[in-house]
Amino acid sequence: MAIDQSLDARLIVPLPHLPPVPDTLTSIVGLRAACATAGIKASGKPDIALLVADEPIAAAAEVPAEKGLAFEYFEGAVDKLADMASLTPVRTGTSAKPDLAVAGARKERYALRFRGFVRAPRSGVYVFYLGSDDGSRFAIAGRDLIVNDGAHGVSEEKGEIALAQGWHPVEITYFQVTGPMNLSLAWRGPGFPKSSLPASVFEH
Ligand SMILES: [Ca+2]
Repeated sequence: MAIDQSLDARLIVPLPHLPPVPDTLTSIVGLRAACATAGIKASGKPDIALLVADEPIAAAAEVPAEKGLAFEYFEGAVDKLADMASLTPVRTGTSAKPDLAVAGARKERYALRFRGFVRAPRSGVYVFYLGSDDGSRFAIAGRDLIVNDGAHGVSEEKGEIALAQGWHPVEITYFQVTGPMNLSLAWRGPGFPKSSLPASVFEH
């Protein structure tokens, strides 16, 4: 079969010499390849990923009932995610989506944790993108998919996971040290390009 999807969605790459794999592509494995022409060395990072069949993570059996995500708001000096372990929430509430606005007027030395479920509209491979200033982490289905730890300016990291259609538990953790602050969560998945997660896919 042909491999017809790349991580950046630009390449269409027939690879006729690969061993046969099932037609249902639901997961990404670690194989990456680079292209080179005879006599010309490939430059830059390889950017082709092979998708092969894997069992997507089953959806949660318990269906959430409330719109949005539950959040906890912390105040204190946090330079890395582990520092949050010593803090207790100053305030809790519900947010339509991950949003720094729940911190209110405070502009530095605070942290947030959002918890709830995200709904995968179809079974397949999802790529999540987490951008933050300063540190952040995105966990889904009980695993840390993206860890963007430490004090830093805006930087975006991504992670890939195969999900079954339905609700999956998520946790987004964030902290702001000083200066500029930012938090963004996006995804792309079966049949749709990179985009922000709408509030309609969150419940808790
Ligand atoms: Ca900052």
